[in-house]
Amino acid sequence: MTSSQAILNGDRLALARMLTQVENNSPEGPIVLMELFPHTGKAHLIGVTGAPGTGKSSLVNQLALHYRKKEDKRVAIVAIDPSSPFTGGAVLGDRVRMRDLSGDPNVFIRSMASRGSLGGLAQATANVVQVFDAAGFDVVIVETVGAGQSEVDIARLAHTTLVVEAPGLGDDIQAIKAGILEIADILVVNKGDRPGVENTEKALKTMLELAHPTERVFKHHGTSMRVSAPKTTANAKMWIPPIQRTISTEGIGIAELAEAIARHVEHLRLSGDWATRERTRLEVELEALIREGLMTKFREQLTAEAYEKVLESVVERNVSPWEAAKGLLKGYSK
Ligand SMILES: Nc1nc2c(ncn2[C@@H]2O[C@H](COP(=O)(O)OP(=O)(O)OP(=O)(O)O)[C@@H](O)[C@H]2O)c(=O)[nH]1
Ligand SMILES: [Mg+2]
Repeated sequence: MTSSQAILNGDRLALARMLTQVENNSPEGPIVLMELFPHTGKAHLIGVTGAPGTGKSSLVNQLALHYRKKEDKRVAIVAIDPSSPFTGGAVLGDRVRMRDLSGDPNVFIRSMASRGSLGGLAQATANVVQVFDAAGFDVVIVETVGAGQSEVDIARLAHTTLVVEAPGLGDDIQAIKAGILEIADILVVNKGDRPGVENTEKALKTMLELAHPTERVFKHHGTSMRVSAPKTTANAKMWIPPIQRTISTEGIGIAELAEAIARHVEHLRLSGDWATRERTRLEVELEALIREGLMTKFREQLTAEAYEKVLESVVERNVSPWEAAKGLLKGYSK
């Protein structure tokens, strides 16, 4: 049996082997990915991002448990550069809960290092997600620390992006600094058992209202009238990110969060945004592959010394980067 067939049949060992290959950019990777691709496009991709230590892993853990126990969905988890539960830096309580997931054949957890993946982190993640999708996982959850741009980019490419906040991370909201609030489809205020949770929620609400006014003021015969913006119904074009309070360590608010996620999926389907996001994700991937391919080809036709020489003349201000690039590309196209 080919490895792609084994993966489609639910062979965990073949799946694990394939994940390692696509992550390491091995030559077999693209062949199997090509065979698997027609079987993708069914999974719901959920991105989970937020500042370090806000409880993302704990939340993902709880969400996965919910999908297993209450909705009988198959769940794959991709944790990028995790520092806790999934790699074992967990406190005891987390490990105990992880056991609920680890024996389950319908759960697959994969950790990825954000450094050292050859084709770039975004590409490696896209590949891993595709393999899970083809393997029939209904939900693929990708956890990234919302710290670097590439991590934020990865989260953004999900169908549904959760941005996790927690009280007590400082006076200002972490998301504002990282600029990740605008990518949130759902805002999660985790650690709801901690003091200051109301303040965090209030601050987020204010920010959301600036971004999505819920009331509009119209001048009507000189008097201003307040008109409420349309409520977010499932088929409305506009989606206002809800704020969900959770306590991950106790599983509180998880069912409600899952409901909000389901509402978002419904919204994506009815508004046509599901298809738009799919298209964007695939386009980003296609462009990245083209860029990578062209760059490789280009470097193959040019010796390192020749390239160094051109770079040197740019550094010495003899040639502008613009002229240098033009010259190099001209030689290349011949
Ligand atoms: N009090 C309280 N603690 C929580 C809650 N959720 C998570 N924690 C704790 O917060 C710590 C960090 O949780 P993680 O789930 O590892 O957070 P994370 O965001 O995945 O962390 P990184 O991946 O390192 O960025 C752990 O000690 C958790 O037990 C919560 O709702 N309440
Ligand atoms: Mg984590």
